[in-house]
Amino acid sequence: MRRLGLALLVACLLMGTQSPGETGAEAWLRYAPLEDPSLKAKYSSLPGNIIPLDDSHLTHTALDEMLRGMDGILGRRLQIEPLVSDHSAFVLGTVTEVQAKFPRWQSTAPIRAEGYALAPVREQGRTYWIIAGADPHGVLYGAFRFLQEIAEGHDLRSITVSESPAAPVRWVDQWDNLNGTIERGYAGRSIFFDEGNVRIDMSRAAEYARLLASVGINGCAINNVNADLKMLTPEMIGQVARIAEAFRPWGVRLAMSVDLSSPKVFGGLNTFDPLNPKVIEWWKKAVDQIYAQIPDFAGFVVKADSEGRAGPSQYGRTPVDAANVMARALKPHGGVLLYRAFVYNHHLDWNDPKADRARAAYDIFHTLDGQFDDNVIVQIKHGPIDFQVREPVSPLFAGLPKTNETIELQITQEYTGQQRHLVFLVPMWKTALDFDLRAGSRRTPVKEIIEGKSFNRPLGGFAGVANVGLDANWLRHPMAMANLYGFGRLAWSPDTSAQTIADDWTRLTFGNNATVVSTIDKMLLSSWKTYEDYTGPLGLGTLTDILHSHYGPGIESAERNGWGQWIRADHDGVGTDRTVARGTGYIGQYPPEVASMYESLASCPDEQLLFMHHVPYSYKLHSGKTVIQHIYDAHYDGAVSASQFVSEWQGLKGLIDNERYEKILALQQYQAVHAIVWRDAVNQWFYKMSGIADVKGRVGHDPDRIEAENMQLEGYTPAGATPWEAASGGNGIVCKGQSACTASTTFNRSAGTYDVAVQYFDFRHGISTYSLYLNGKLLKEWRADNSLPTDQMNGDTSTRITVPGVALKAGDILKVEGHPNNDEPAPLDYLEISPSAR
Ligand code: GCW
Repeated sequence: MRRLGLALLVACLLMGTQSPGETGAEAWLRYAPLEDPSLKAKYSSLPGNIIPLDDSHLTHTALDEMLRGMDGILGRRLQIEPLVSDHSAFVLGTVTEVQAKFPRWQSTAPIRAEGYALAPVREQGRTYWIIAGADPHGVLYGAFRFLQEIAEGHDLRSITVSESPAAPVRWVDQWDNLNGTIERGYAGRSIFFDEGNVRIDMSRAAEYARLLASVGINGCAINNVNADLKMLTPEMIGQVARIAEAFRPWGVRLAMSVDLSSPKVFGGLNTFDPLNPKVIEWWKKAVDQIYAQIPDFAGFVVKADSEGRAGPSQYGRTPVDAANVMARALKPHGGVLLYRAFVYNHHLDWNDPKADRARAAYDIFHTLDGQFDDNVIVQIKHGPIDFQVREPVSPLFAGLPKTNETIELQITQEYTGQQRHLVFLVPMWKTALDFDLRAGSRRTPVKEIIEGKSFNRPLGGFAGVANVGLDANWLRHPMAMANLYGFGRLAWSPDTSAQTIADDWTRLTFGNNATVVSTIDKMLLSSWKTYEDYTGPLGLGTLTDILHSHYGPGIESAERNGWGQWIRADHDGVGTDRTVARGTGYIGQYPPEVASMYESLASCPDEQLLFMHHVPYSYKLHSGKTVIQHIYDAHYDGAVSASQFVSEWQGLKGLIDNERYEKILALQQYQAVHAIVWRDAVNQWFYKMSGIADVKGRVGHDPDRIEAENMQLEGYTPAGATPWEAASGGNGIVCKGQSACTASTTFNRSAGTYDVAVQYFDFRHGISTYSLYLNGKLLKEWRADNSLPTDQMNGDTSTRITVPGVALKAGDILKVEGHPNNDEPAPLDYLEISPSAR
């Protein structure tokens, strides 16, 4: 017994201070105890009492949060006092209430709706810590802010803050379906719906609202923009009211996506023509019914005439006709209507050099400017295509000066690695928000347009497609939560720097250890560039399989179809000519200063070059490299940086809890491997297309590689990957109709220590098992049990396992044995045997 105790003690000491595990469910609201005694000491003079000055729900929530946070971070149980008395205390209330008690106090700057002020007020030797909101929302946001300051160990002596949100609309959208699945969701099933109904258990919905409120988000559209027609049935509205109840204590208003054909498809009318009086009446009634059950209902989101959704065009009507009818139904109740500008024809003619999906939103909407009602907001994706790894900003932002606008950003990483790859999107969003469109030849950055500042609009803001799911940690990759957090921070204040956001998130999520903070900050801030490098640089777009998974490489999937995500690559050159002079004319949709910057090859930035122009592969970039060499180099560099994330992360062992450490390590190891898959697929493809060799001799030359199809095969047969570039040399091998197959090779290089990597394909379904033998002795066994998106040998499923430090000499035999399972034929691509670094 004693021995066991001692062993445990030693084990604990070896493990340092690391705690055993956190699931990530608490996200950035962990309220972990401050460990550093000097930080803790800073707060010893904070009061032990708290006075809520009003009785609103939101101030109650703020009070509870203060109790919870102060207890968690400082181990201090605050006492609630009903009245201002002669103790120092925290004071929670609206500005008016606070001023009534402390007439000498004034916020340093005026605060607008939902804003707050924090300040210590000294009176007769006592300190009152004021947390004052412009309204109860502001009180809650102020309490969260105060707790954030303490959790990060900031000095409070000089803290005098007054903050107001940049814009009134700060929403997340969820693309949840009533059956419980989530379109483009990567972290489990819906927290709201299950099997056609609203879930009984609303605890995750309430926790989600708390996370959202903590970063100032005040609305959530709960269902897919490809909306289920059942959404507006009285039965469903009754159920949805329970979600609104779970949100309410956090000041998050519920919104819904609706389908324009509802009046006809289930409303019993023979039309959904928005201008038909019966349809107008139908919307009015539907909206009144919603408000009867959800009095703080925020409004509707509409996707129409897009990707097969019904829309006003069916009756020769415009988006204005449809939007205004619904907006007028919402108006008396204070609701708003967000009409998405993501309207385009997905049956474009690839052979028409003038056809251009990027033009669609501007072409359709800008002529309608000035006709939308004042509670309509046009919701514009930040780029003109669809959330690619890099896009220019949509010219439509400058094209609607008399219309309210929200920017739609995508938190869920549909085209950016689906929360298996670390991609911190805040720097990308900031690039869009800070972009100065020069409308009217004056300063009009996108952020100021959507805030309503540039054109003096009353409404506007931010919508982020979040798609959290039931997984304990909300988004699958623990680091992806930095995007949800960052979205909220930018929606509150788009001027906040990416560095500040990364830093705050890291401290709140992983603690204040300096090594942890600097390592994670650096990773976050370099991750977008890394992902862009190994996927689609120079404005090519992500280069993924755009027809299905939107995940792994699938370069040609973009070409020769109606979807219009073309890269227009041929043997001579690559890129879409969007110039006014020769191309689709898209560039002419920008205000003149920006248009002339993009139109001229001399001034078009390299990172957007192939979005704007078609050039030969030998074209020289501003950097001095040719386009083709840039493509090759970026892919090698990107794969190297992805592998560095692994070693950098390993430096944090023991400094954060094991559970999150291991989870992130596994994801980063996977990402490093998938970056190689991306690198090789894109480089092989462009090499074949251009016929131009890599000046550094890497592409197509992998001396350490032994292609599976060239090994000695028993049972295995060669098979091509689809697309071909997803496999090394285009082919792999599969084990079909057998219970086990083998592939062997004789090592014929000099004796030494090597890392042996086995590249294989791991389908969504089926768990094949593999064994690697050296001279008949088992080196490694593994199961292909990842749930990657597809069931084919392609860029989604290619992955690898590495056995490091294997002593090999000439004549040794390496053999892989594969056991297929459930239509997964234990597929293999190659072995790579490289000298061990250590
Ligand atoms: O990015 C595309 C997605 C669709 C999505 C659509 C949209 C909800 O691939 O899944 O549909 O955009 O934004 O409407």
